[in-house]
This record gives sequence, structure tokens and C-alpha cells, in this order.
Amino acid sequence: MVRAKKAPPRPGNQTAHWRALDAEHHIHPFTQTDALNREGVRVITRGQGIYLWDSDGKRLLDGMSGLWCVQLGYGNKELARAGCEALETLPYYNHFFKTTNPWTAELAGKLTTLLPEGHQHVLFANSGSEANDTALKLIRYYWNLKGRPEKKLHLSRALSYHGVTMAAASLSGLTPLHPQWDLPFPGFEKVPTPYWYGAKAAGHGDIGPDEFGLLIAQETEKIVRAIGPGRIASFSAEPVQGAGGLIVPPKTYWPEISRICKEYDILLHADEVITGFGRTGEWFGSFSYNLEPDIITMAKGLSSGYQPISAVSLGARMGDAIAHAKEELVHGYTYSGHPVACAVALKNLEVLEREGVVARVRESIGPYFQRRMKETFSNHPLIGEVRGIGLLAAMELVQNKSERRSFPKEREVGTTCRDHCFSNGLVMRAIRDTMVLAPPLIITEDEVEELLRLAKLCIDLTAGDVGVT
Ligand code: PXG
Repeated sequence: MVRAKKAPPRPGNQTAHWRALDAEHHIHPFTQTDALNREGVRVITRGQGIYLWDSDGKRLLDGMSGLWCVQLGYGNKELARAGCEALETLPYYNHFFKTTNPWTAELAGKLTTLLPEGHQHVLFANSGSEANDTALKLIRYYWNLKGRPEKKLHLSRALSYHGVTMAAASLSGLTPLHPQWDLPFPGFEKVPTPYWYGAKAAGHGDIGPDEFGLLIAQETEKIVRAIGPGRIASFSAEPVQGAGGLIVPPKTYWPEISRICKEYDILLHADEVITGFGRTGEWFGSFSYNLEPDIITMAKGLSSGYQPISAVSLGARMGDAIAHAKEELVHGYTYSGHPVACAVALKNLEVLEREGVVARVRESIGPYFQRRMKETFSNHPLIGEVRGIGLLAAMELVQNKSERRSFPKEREVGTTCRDHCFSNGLVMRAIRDTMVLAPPLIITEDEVEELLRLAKLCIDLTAGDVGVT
């Protein structure tokens, strides 16, 4: 049977047409479908630099780099041309049949020059979730190869976000990711997070950040001993936790965790999906915190989000075992190392390097952003803490600053603030009542000022709404 086609959109009514189609046929991620459709979806049609435009012509300053990924901002012609060239030359081929292609081979080689020492082997996938899923499989495989099949438990932290596939969601410590899918799977255990600002509310009193970092590491060690290190395969962590609320670890935390992983022979998996590619002012967040991961997962900024691509790199220990195993590696995706995605990622790395983008985040724009965030917001009555590193920053919206007391959840203060931001032309993410910024790495000082002006306006409006002055 032939289905009737809908009438083409009337000129001037494009937005309504797209909204109607979207409402009827498209289910959005992390969204209550009916509620969205009652409100009406925003149609984003264009991006340039740090700005987006919607279908009504309204401009938005994107303080979140899309979803923490558009390192080079929107509209980079070099990336577009690199993708086009690959599309015209080799739009697809795989790596299953003893074949590679120039872009995949070059990208693998280039990555190993930027990664920590010993990371000489790379596998490709298409999203952060797939990379983490792959990493968990490789960790299990490594211990099997080593004759330690009893080492199968995966440790990760409360409030961590590692993605949404069955295994990546199981690894994630954000509990709302679990009940709809009867997760986590067995074999995934959680340890506490070094979220210092929340320490008081969690009953730790007036503990200082350094002491708290040590305490959380000690609690982690207790859990490791209780489980028995002989059963633990890996510890997965974002160097700085992103979607869980931009949790910047106290400086005492990582040295202790690194020691624990080494002492108990637990593989350290750094999830660099957000922290990779300059976000913290280094090529990888692992450099910012002196980590020596056995395995790293990356995505997002690898292609500045212009193409879906992710990667897993193996440190010497895992790389040697897996690359020299005397059997076939039974893993891989149709689109692993897709030539177009690799071409764009390769060009992205070339531009990041040539333009000194990462060094600029470390030496100038990152420190500028952090300083101006603190100057603008530290004394604001609604803001309990301003924290960040590189081009990542967070502000805690609180009811009582001196007591570090949060608003009741039902008040949805973060959502109120985020809505003010959208209305005033700024994308700022709300994670519970924590407002998060992760602007494109190409942002200028003038643009930082514009971002701060808009953010201040919206935080003032929110403060007015909730009566905090
Ligand atoms: N690891 C980390 C650290 C992430 O931040 C993933 C893995 C999963 O990547 P994919 O490509 O499968 O989405 C992520 C993704 C948010 C938000 O609202 C954050 C992410 C994804 C979607 C929304 O902050 N991070």
C-alpha cells in the first residue's frame, strides 16, 4: 500500500513544519517526549564560531560546545573540506579484510604522538559509549590472557557518566541511568566521588578539600580490600567528572588513587571523553593530574564533534598483551575507523596543534576564563562555589551560602536558570543546581566577557525568582 505524502511546508512556516514532524516521529534522548512536545522543540539550523542560530533566526552563544565537544567551534571550513575530500575519494571501507585506509592509519599514528608514553595502540569506535564498552571488553580480555580470569569486577565512581550502552550505563555511577533498564549488570561496583562541595551535606562536616580528597581515596581503598583486589579488574574514572556535575578532584585525590591501583594491580581506565583534546589545558586530562592510565577512552573533541568517532588507546601493558595475542581479536564495528570520520579527526588534530589551541587553553584563555569566572561570581549571594580547570567551569546555586545549603530538589533552580539562559541567548548546562560551562576552545577574551555578561544576567534573574539577594 502506498502511503499518502504530507503537503509540502508553506513558505514562512518552516519552524512549525519541522516541529510537527519532530513531535510526531522523533524520540529525543534524555527527554520526556510528551512534555517536550507540549513545549515545542527548538530547531537549530546553523553554527559559526561559538554561536548557534535557530530556525527563527535567534542567536545563541554556545557555552557548552554542543555537548562538550566542539573544540574548534562551528563552521570550520578546513574540517569540512577534509571530510568532503574523503567522501569524494573513499566514502567507506572497513578494516576487517586485512585492509586499512590512509586516514585511519595516519590518525592512529598521530594519536600515539599525543597520548601518554606507552600508548602505542589504538582501536576506533563511533561514540564515547562504544569506546567504553570496548574498553571494558579489552580489560576482561587482558586478564583472561594473563591467566587471571577471576579479575572481572569493574570499579567506578558515584556520579560518574560513562555512557548509555548496557555496559557503559552499568559503569556509570549516575543512578538515574539504571532503573528503566534493570541495570547495573552484576560485576560493577561503585566507590565514592571526591565531590568536596557536597561533603558537608553528605555529613562530613567542615572538612577541607585536601583532607576530603584523602578521605575518599581511603574509603576507596577500604572497598578494594573488602571486595578483595584479586577479583578487581579495573578502576574507571573521568580525570574531572563532567556530566555528574563538573567535579574537580582535590589535589590529594589522584596521587592516592594512582597508588591504590598500582599497589593492588588494578587497571586504571581514564575516561577522557570530555577531558581529552585540550579541555583541561593539556592534550589529555591525565597529564593535568599526572595519571598513568593503562587504557584511555576518547571521543567528542577528537573530531570537534564534526563526525561521530571515538577511540580506545592501550598502554604498554595492555597493548603488548593484546596486540601480540596468538588469536583473532573478536571485536569491531562496521564503522570502526570510518575514513571520513578519521579524515576530519586528523584535520582537527592538525588545526589544534598548528594553531596552538591546547597551549592557549593552558597558558592564556583558560587562566583568563577561570579568573574572570571567580571575579564575576564568587561573591554572588546565589553562588556557593565557583570551580573549574582549563575551559571547564561550574557554579553551585545555593539557598544559603555560608551554610553551604542547597535548594530543595523540587524547586528546580538549575532548570530555572537554564531557561533564563536560553531566553537570553546563552546555552549553559544545568546539572541539578550546578550551572556548567565548557565553551569552544577557540573562544576569545571578548567572547568570554560576553558569555559572563549573559551568565550574570541570568543568574541575577534566577536569584530574583528564588528571593536570594
Ligand atoms: N564518557 C564521558 C565522560 C562522557 O561525558 C560518554 C562517555 C558517552 O559518550 P557518547 O558519545 O556515547 O554520548 C560521555 C558523554 C551532558 C551529556 O548532558 C554528557 C555526555 C553525553 C550526553 C549528555 O552533560 N557525555
